[in-house]
Amino acid sequence: METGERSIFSRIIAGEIPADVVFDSERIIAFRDIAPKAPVHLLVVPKTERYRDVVELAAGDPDLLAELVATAKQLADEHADGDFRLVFNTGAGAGQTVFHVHAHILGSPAGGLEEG
Ligand code: D5M
Repeated sequence: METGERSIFSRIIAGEIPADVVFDSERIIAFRDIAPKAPVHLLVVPKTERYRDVVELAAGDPDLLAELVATAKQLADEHADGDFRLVFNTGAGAGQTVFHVHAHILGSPAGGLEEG
């Protein structure tokens, strides 16, 4: 992020605005997407503001990217049937609207039941 520019996700991480948080660790937070595109739609977000997108994250901190992917799998096992799409919109032309790197987990709940 640019200095002084804070994303909506930074404000969620800081506890300034509410979110439906499903995972919270030292370096990563995950919460439900406000406009779900699948029965299970979670966002997995590194807490650092340093990286705008996955390309920057992969170059700057590959260990954190690997941690994010492992967290996504854990969450897919907990909230979905273990299979999932992991989507990183990268650039405005691809639909990225929040320039604080994040992964979308898109999946179906175990047993095909709608989540409450
Ligand atoms: O995805 C950005 C995503 O962030 C988009 O699916 C909506 C979601 N979003 C935006 N504001 C919120 C809040 N406040 N809570 C939860 N989810 C939110 P992108 O890949 O940048 O298009």
